[in-house]
Amino acid sequence: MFIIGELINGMYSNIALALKDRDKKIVQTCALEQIASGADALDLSCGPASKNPLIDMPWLVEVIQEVTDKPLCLDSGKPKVIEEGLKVAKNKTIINSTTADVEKLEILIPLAKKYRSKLIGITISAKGIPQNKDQRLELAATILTHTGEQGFPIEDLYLDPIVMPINVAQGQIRDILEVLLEFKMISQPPPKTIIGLSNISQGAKARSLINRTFLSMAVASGLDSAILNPKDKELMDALITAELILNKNIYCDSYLEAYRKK
Ligand code: THG
Repeated sequence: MFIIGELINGMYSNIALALKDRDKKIVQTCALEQIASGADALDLSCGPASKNPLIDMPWLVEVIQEVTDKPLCLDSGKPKVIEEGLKVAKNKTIINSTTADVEKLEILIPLAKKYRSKLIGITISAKGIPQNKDQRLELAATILTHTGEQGFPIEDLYLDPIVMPINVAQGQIRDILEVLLEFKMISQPPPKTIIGLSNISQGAKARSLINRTFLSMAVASGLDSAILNPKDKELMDALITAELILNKNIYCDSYLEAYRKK
């Protein structure tokens, strides 16, 4: 599982404050703690409170690459914000994200090619978030058609079915688990899959328990990558155990210690 740490997000008050005060230390500590907990990459989002994401995003990139060379996942709905991050990035990058709208695909696929970035395609369009499996598959097919036409390498594409909070869309969670498997069947070679895990438990109690139970199920549906909180130790242990049960890790009595990344 390719783990992308979610904690550098202006949605969190410490990061919002760090952006406002240009406090490098808070951001760098948050980066290093997530990596020490097992993150393979870091999601960077200025969040809704940022008044100047065009300046905040490249600042985040520069500050973080002073302390790590892990890949950076540039998270914004605005292609210009992502591009400002790409311009200064020395580390590998992941564009997070393009929707299935043609206008977005025509900007972000060429940008990903230009900067040799991976690309996350989310199954959302101007019509909103899909309400069923068929709509999710249709949007995934649109993204695959456009990346194919533009010669974007499919192994660098991650499809995201968009996880909804369980307290607002309980009936859709099972669909999401099923489309994770079905995305793999739409094309050969198959695209990779990704989810924003914590979405599922927003506004719910027992967040960590819901997150780790869902992650275990998504791993069984072939999930390749997740944006999650790597500092949640029980979540990380559940992930290692799910991969053990699927025969991706070799069993020994001390398997948790053996597979915990340092
Ligand atoms: N897909 C893709 N990218 C994404 C998401 C996705 N990026 C953003 C998000 N979803 C993933 N990241 C988070 C980060 C934090 C939370 C959820 C998802 C979260 N935050 C607390 C909350 O809202 O309750 C904030 C608590 C606080 O303020 O301290 O849950 O799906 N491609």
